[in-house]
Amino acid sequence: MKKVVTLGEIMLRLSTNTGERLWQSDKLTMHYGGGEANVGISLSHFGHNVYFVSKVPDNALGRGVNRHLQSHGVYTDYVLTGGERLGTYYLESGVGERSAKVTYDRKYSSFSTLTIADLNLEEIFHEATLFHVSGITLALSPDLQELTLLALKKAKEKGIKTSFDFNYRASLWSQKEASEAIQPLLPYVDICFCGELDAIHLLSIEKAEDSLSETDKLKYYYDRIKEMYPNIQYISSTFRHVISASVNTLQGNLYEDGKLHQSRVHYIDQIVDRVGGGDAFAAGVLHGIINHLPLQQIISFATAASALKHTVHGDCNAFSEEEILEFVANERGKIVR
Ligand code: KDG
Repeated sequence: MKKVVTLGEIMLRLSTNTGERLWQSDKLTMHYGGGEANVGISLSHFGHNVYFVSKVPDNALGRGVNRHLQSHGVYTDYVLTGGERLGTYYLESGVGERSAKVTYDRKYSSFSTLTIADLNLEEIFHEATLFHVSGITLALSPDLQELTLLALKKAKEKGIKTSFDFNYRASLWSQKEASEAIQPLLPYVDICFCGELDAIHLLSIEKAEDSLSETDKLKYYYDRIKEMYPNIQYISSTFRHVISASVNTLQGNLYEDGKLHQSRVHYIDQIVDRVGGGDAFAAGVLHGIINHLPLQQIISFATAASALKHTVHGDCNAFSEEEILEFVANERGKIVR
C-alpha cells in the first residue's frame, strides 16, 4: 500500500480537570497532540500506511512521542531527533458558557529548528499517495515556511496529492502574516480545508451578502477560491455551532466541481474533548479521497469521525473505519432538522 505523509509539530499537552483554572490546578493530565500528527493517527486507524515527519528532543518526552505515534500504527522513520525541547501546550477545559483556553509554550521547540537540509524529500515521498500539512507549521518559523513550500512542490512533481488545512491559530501569528505565508502555497494544493473566516481574512475574499443562507455563503466563498486557484480540486470545512462548552452542532461540507455536498447535522450534547475534532474530520475526507469514494459518503463519514472524536479525551481520533461506518449506518448521531 502507498504511503501517506504528514508533516508537523507534535506537542506535549497538559490539561486541567474540568472546573479548574490553569493557575489554580495542582494536577494536569498528559496527552500528545499536534494537528498533522492527529490527522496521521486517524488515517492510520482507517488502514493507511502513515509516515509522520517531525523533530523531537532526545529525551524521555521525545521517546514518549515516538511511542504514542507507534501505538497508533504511525511510522516514525522520519521523526528526527535533535534540538532542545518538546513544544508544550496547556489546555484549560471549558465548562458551560466558559470556553476552553489554550496556552502555548512552544518557542525554541525541536520542531521549530527543522530545516529543509534535515530531510531527504526524495526518499520521504517515494511511493507516497498523499502529503498533508497545515498552517500551524507555517506559523512556527520562516525555515518551516520554505520547507513546506518546497515539500508541496516536490510532492506535486511526483504526482502525489497534496492537502493543506488553514488551521489558523491567532495566538501564533497575525492574519497578515498568515495570508502572506499561505497564499504562495495554494497553487500547489489539491485539497484544502478552509472555512468562511479563512476565506475573508486570509484570502481577502469579499464578504458574502448577509441575506444568503449559511450554505449559500460557503458556496460563494468556495466558488471564489476555485476562481483564484483552479488547481484546488476539493475544498472542505465544517459548520460548528457552539451552544455551550459541552454542546455543539456539527455539519460537514465538501465542495468539488462547483457542487457542495453536506452531511447531516450532528447534535453533540456531551462533549468530552473537542480538540482535534477538525483533524479527525480532515482525515475522514482524505481517507475518502484516497479511496475514490462517492462525495456524499465521504462527507458523512468525515463528519461522523469528527463527532465521535468529541466523545474521547486527547487530541487524536481513536475510532476505526468500521466503527465510524457502523455509527453512520445506525444513524446514532442525533439529527437536528
Ligand atoms: O487541531 C488540534 C491542534 O490544534 C492541537 O492538537 C494542538 O497542534 C496543535 C496546535 O498547534 O494548536
